Amino acid sequence: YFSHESLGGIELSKEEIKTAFLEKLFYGIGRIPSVATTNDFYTALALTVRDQVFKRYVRSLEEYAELDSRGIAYLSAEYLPGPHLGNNLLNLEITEETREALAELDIDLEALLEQEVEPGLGNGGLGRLASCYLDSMATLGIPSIGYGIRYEFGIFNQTLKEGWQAEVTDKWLHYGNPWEVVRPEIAFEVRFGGRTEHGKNEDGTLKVTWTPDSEVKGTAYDTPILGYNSNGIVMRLWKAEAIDSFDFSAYNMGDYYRAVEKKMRSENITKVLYPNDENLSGKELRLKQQYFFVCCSLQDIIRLHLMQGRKLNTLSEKFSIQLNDTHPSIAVPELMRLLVDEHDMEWEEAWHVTRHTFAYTNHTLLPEALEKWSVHLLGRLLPRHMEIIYEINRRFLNELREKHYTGEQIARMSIIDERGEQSVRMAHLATVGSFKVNGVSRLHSRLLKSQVLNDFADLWPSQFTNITNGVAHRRFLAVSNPGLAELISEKIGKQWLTDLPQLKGLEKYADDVDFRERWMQVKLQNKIGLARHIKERTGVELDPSMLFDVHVKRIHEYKRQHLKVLHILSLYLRLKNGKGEGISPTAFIFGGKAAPGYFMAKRIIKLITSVAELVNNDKEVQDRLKVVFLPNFSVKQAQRVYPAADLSEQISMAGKEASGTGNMKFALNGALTIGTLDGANVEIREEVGEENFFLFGLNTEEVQTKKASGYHPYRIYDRNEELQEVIDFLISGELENGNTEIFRPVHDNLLQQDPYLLLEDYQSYIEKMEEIHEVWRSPVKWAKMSILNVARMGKFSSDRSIHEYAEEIWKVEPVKVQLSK
Ligand code: 26R
Repeated sequence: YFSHESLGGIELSKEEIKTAFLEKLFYGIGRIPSVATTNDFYTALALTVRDQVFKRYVRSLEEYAELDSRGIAYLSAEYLPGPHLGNNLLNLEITEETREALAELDIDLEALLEQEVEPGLGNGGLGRLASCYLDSMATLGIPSIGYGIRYEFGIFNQTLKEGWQAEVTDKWLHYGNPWEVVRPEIAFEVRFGGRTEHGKNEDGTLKVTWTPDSEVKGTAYDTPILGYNSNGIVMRLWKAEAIDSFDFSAYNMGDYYRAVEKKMRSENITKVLYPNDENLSGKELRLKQQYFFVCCSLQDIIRLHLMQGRKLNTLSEKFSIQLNDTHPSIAVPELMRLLVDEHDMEWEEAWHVTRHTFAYTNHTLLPEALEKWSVHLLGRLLPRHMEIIYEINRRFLNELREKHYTGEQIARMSIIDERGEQSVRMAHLATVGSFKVNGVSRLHSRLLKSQVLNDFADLWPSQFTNITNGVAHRRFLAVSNPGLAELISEKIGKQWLTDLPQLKGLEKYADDVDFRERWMQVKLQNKIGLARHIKERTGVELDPSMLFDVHVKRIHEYKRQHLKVLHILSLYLRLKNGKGEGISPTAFIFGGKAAPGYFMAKRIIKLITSVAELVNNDKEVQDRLKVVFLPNFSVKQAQRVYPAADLSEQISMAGKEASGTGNMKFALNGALTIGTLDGANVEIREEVGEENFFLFGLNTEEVQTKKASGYHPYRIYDRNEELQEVIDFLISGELENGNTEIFRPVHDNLLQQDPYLLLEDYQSYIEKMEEIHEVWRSPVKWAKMSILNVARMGKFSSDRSIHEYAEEIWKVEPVKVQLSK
């Protein structure tokens, strides 16, 4: 996807870096080395690197404007870029020069990398995927902008209090943010509330005016995102502010406090990221956030379009706008409003433009996570949009009637859900308003077409497609696992940095004794590093020779962290009962945040920490089992964890995990996977070979059949002695000093409903784990499987995903920019 010839140009010598760094320290932040803090040094280095990043970004912009190229706007309410410094150093290819330049000043690059506070502007998979995609769009040279929200407080920091999750606000901007620039001149007004008036133009055509009752201003904050040895693009995040002139009347009346209050209310919109993965319906501020960033982004896109001297009716020829889930789907009626009400376009023409501009990515099938906004709330906050949605729906349903759809089908497909309180189905709005809809793995796209959006897939089959997710392999392998990256490059060269399938070249070393030893040596070093980190953070000491069995991701019942706990308890009880022969010494490592209002998820965290307490302090199992919960899982933490994992836990109930991307990051770093046939696990297994993947559990079909025919978890419990012991243990009082009630909700849930079929999959999981422990005892076999996993992960680079988006959806050509100094 990428031409390998060097783009030439920027090569900074050690001396140049040193000089630039000292100048930034002095002139940029007014410090001399003798009094500078680590943060001063970090900031000076970040500013030094940012200069180089901007140089490339500006070159790319010039080129895009000159070529009048087609561009992509990626609309996402969430981004999780992770630390910028290390990635930018890699992309500029100046990591070693920088390390040496700093060393001459007695400064340790690692300490500065450690200093960076990452922007936690997302919840998990969806936000991280958006950032991987920006990385690949920059690297491939796709003219693009990532639009989003500049939350002042990102995802909460997770701490543990007596084993329970406690949330602490994330003040990521506290020490300043050297990577962004504010663009005060790129600002747009956003209106809310009020009412509409339907009048006539002079020529008799209909004219709708919207008189809002409040307005705010969105200002652009730009963070350049650099590709590897390539172009730069921008992540443009909007911050809400009060409109200056708005308060004058209040000042004049002397109502100073009312003016100040309004100002504060305006700024509230971008204060905080909603941490929930579910149940945000009714949260007015969340809808305001969505509309706010969509409104600013569309005005900006139109500004850019017109600036190039183009007509609005050619918008879809020059822009594709990708909707990252339904969070920005209010963009559909908003573009209609801009075109029809503000730019006097006819409805039909405006609809043609709209429907050829948007494409929609679905990231979840969970019914509780499909967005719905009550008509009442949406109508009050955005009265004109509600009218437009009704009109879009009226025309859409008429189309269905012409095609002789039944009343029942029409009700099912309607954008408005009339059952109970009227609400807007955002996925239907996004589907009707887009030219393409895609899922994020082959299985997920199939389920999307056959279940959640099946009526639409029947109506418009060619509108549906699949783009399997991918990950930024430069960040998650080259930057975060330098030891492995170096070993790989030594054998197959560096081309894999821009062409991941080149990893195939490693296959032939799987049988090379020396290579295998070095391979496992790198893993061991990474495990030693993680063990040190875990000791610092949690006090728990891990023996790096243990099997590192890792489950990190958001905590959710469908992801089944508690199935892992059942496994741990079964091992613990076996050891206590003197039946632990087959158990290889294992360190179980968990990490992940729970939505603050998610009762069961929080209880699962407590269960993990409680089991950890028991196991880690039991002399009898001391050197056999260890359990840790590493608090505050983030991109930064992730970059330490994946390279040190032996075993990757991908054990969601089949049909629930849309794709997963952690699964890819683990395998890319040489961890073997135990997983169900869910999400992208299916494709990973296909690529690495079934003999190199530990499969267990029901598949999606079997899950559905099981549920349809009446699932009775108690019967399974009743017939499985070991399972009984494990489940009973939860309420035995042996955890939590005799407290039998604390885990009763988990216990009861499993025995009575077990909606995610833990008991059903239990035996299959335990048996597969036994096999894994056996393979672990054969280091040669394990190392081979690990090497083959990495060698066959070529498909899962986000470069491949973005290449597919560009070809199949966006129809956009990469633009290679010649770099120059
Ligand atoms: C609207 C609100 C209720 C909400 C629901 C769900 C907000 C955020 C989410 C998170 C979802 C959409 C998410 O992160 N999905 C994940 O997307 C990843 C990237 O495609 C997938 O790998 C992962 O399987 C999926 O859960």
